[in-house]
Amino acid sequence: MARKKIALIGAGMIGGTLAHLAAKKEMGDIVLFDIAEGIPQGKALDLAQCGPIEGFDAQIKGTNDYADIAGADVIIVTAGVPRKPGMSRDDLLGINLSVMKAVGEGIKNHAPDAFVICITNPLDAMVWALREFSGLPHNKVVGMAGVLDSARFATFLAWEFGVSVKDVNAFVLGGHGDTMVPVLEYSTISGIPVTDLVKMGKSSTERLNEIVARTRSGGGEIVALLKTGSAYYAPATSAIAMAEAYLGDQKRILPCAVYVDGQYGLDGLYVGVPVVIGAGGAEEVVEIALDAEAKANFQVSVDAVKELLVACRAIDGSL
Ligand code: TXD
Repeated sequence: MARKKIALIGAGMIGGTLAHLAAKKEMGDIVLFDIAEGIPQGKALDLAQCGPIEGFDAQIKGTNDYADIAGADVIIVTAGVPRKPGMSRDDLLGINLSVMKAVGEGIKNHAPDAFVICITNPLDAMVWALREFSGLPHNKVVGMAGVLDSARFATFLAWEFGVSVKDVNAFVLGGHGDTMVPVLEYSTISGIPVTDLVKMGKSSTERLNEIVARTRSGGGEIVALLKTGSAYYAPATSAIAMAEAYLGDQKRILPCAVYVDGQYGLDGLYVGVPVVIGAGGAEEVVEIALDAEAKANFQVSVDAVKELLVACRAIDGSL
């Protein structure tokens, strides 16, 4: 059987890390695309030279030509610019929207059968725009945020309870940003809801609220420390888990930004909800019951995403 092909659009911090992980796991041959000349080629060469040491068989090609992504099975998109001092949120939205247009057209023309995972911020709006520009079926275009946000939540819970991260199953819903909704009721340690552990005196509601707040600002905490960029190891690992679920038809239930048409009473937008990822892409949205507080928080998050879509439409009339 021929090797799978993984195309990475954007060869920055996350793109490079994705290439390394995908090669190490021998997920397939890798194409690293960027508009910056030399960067994808240089990173590809550097990464290829890890092969003899790490013992992986994967071709890694750096390119500035969309033709090289032809036939890709999975495409992970990190292309874009970060927010710089003096740049408004709308300025950033405008720039990354035009990046999504170029990327969407590249995918449409060269790899329309791929499963596409978008990582570029503002995530829920960019994945929606990328789907619109690419014209791919909604089930083949998803956004990565919930896996990362849930991993951050799980990390903090494992620290709080002094248990292995392997036993923590934490759950975050909603858009990627300050309004995301970490759901305590569905967060468990070896199947025990963390709310029950509080009743057992293992932690307190105040501590859990602090953990929820820290999860919500988890990205910002890392940006403040790094100063020159945002997180990349865990974002890359998260997207790789989603790609593996698709390639291996694993039917994993992962929180991803997916297109909702009716589920959760929503229509026509992308937002973070649990979804089955398998060979069919985003196969089925799982509708969990939410209590009144989680429902209200989820609505705030959905409204924030909707506002971004209005802004996108105002910037690009074709949307
Ligand atoms: O949970 C999440 N979704 C996220 C999102 C978690 C962390 C970071 N998140 C976002 O991912 C972040 O806000 C950025 O929008 C993306 C990528 O982050 P990364 O740290 O990898 O950014 P870099 O290092 O700036 O890389 C971006 C690359 C860079 O090499 C540019 O030259 C390239 O994108 N770029 C393009 N490539 C292709 N095509 C176009 N048009 C283009 N424009 C810029």
